[in-house]
Amino acid sequence: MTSTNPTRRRMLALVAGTTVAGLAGCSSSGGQPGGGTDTEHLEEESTEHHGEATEHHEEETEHHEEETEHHEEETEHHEEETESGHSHEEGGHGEIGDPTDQAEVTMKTEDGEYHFAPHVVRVTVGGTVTFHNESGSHSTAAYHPDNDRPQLVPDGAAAWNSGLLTEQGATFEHTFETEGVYHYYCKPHETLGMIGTVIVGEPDAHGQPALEDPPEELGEEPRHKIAQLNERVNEALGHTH
Ligand SMILES: [Cu+2]
Repeated sequence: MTSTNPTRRRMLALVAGTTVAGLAGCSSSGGQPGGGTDTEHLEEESTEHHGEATEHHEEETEHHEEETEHHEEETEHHEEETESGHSHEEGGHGEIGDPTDQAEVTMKTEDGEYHFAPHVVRVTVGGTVTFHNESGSHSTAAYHPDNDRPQLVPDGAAAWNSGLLTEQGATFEHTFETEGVYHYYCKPHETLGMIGTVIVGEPDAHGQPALEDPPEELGEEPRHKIAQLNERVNEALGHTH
């Protein structure tokens, strides 16, 4: 325990040493075979680094615990909602309940991750979704040709695009007049998988552009995310192949 300081000092010395060695290595392409001493240094260094990494992990774990508490609170929330919206679902394996007139989606940056929460909401035809910026800067925009994206909303449905919401507490609303399944994305974080879904009404899963194989042009992470969302949507709509 008391060895913290000496260790740190030794590491700094080692790091400084390797930097010099590294630079030398870069400039002399044909030359000197670095020597055995450098290799030893490197080995020692990487071991100590591992030790540091472990400490890091512990910190992260604490973080996660905090998050878990958070999640529990959210779960309680959901239960209340489910009770009031008494549904005819059998399994109860979905926080996606029956359509409601209004739904709220939170946009947040948390531990370097970007989310719409919940990922899937469901409203009635004519229902409204309010997007609420909790942390970070986000946008919400329909997968629609008007937004230069493939159409992953029902045929004839209106597009929306909030533009970037930078202020905490900023909101954006959209009213859904066309029954069906809508995928939408956050412009700055789309490629990181910040994508969500709105189910409107009681659509037939067949004939929903959103539920087809996600287009190649979207890239790997968005396609992966959309496939995951579609699994949940199909489940909520009782659609199994
Ligand atoms: Cu975002």
